[in-house]
Amino acid sequence: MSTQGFRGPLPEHVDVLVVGAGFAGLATAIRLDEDGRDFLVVDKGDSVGGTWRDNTYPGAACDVPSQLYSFSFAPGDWSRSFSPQPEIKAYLDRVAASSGVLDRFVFSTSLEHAAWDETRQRWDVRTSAGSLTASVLVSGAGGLSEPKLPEIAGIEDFAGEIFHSARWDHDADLAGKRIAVIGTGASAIQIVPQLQQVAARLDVYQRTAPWIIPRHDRTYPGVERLALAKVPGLRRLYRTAIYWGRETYVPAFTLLPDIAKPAELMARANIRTGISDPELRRKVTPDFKIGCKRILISNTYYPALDADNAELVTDPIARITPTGIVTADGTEREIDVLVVATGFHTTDQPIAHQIVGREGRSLADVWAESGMQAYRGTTIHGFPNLFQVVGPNTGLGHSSMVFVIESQVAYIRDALRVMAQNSYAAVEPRRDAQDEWNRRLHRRMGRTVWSTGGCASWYLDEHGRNTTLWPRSTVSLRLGLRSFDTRAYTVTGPVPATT
Ligand code: N01
Repeated sequence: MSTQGFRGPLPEHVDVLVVGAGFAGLATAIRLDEDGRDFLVVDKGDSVGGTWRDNTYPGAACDVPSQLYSFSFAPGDWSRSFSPQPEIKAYLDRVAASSGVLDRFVFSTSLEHAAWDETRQRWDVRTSAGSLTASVLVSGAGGLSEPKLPEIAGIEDFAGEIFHSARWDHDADLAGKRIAVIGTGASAIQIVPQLQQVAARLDVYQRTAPWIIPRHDRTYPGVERLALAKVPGLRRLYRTAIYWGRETYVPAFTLLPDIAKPAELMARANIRTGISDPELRRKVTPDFKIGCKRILISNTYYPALDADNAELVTDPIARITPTGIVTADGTEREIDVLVVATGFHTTDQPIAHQIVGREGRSLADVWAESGMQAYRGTTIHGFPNLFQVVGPNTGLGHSSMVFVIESQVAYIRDALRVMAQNSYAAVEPRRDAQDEWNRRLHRRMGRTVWSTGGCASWYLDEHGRNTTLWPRSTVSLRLGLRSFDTRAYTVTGPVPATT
């Protein structure tokens, strides 16, 4: 069982270069290996895991049930119904090692630049470990990988400890300190209960109150865990039941937001259970339709806010000083540690600047005009032989991204099979096919709670367009990706040997 990454100099050429070693890159690698393909994976980190390697903040855990948030081909032996981050990271390490693909992973290596060479029909790639060419480029870099820092006056002058939730400073001494957290998203609501227990004082800066429903988490008793491991088909039954249970949420997001009323009632009851102070209850009650932003799950966030050493600050932040945070009403709250849990560059991903297509334009330039878009969330006009796993409009508000990833990897696998069978040097989605696919997607998007729910969220780009989420069932997503549809593509034959 190999546990180390790729050793030695990069080859001059590889058939498929994969960027990113998270769930997406790992699934791609395992399937390419099964098909006997020549491939390498580069990742800036020193191990597999992606977001589950980088997000090590206290309390980090998944909000999708463990049985579903794992590969269909590699069931995990989970200790509880919602896995904590260390368990997911260990699972990914184990899957990578046991699948025998680790020696194709080039760790601590960043993609710096990739440009399509139209003459030779291949990608010219520069990485921090050297240059190579690749026939096909697969990006599994993900939208939740690049931390987004808040643009607040004076933040660079703060003299205490400051770090982003996804770059947790484990050397920082937090016990007995005055700590502030900016943000109340999925990361913050997991961090806050942990910090509240150790801080002398905890200030939580809320710009928008999220909807939070109870977290129905439990440890699997030993006998259940044993049964899951030993009884044939039991794990699959759990997984299938959870999958279809989650699919029943789809209409609440995508058709008639009012049928989400039971979820809202549950969230309101969660506030009443967790918070005794009426004024605090008012402050944490959202003013938009449930589902418009990601629905969060927690049993501990509200009680933490209600504790004597915690304060929820809803006055807007005016500026940060070397010693604290000043709000619009002029109050300065002094702090020792500042945690920014302010999300990620999701609709303006840095990797888009590094990939340059057939017409000499970067993905970032193209998307600056059109918004992030792709064909079936996976391939992009103007960028031959580029596949994006977790591409535009493939995110989910209700289910597991691992399901999406496996669906896209199946499509890529089939594309490579079709290319090899027909000796195609390049495939590129036709402009009209991509436009039509996006026109239909956005027509549907207009009827979803993400468009009509009255909130701003990271799902939307700077023009208010939802370029991140999938507005239908995951069944329809999978069906659309079940085989490579050559008719939607321009294909190029083999490159003559003389070039
Ligand atoms: O980031 P977010 P996240 N001043 O963007 C606030 C996944 N995830 O890291 O709502 C003040 O959701 C911002 O306020 P507002 C999951 O998909 C999963 O928490 O924009 N505040 C918001 O409250 C999730 O959705 C898990 O008004 C500012 C917060 O910062 C995604 O990652 C765990 C601000 C950012 O929230 C991102 O979650 C963690 C400013 N200038 C993450 N700028 C699980 O599976 C931003 N904010 C459990």
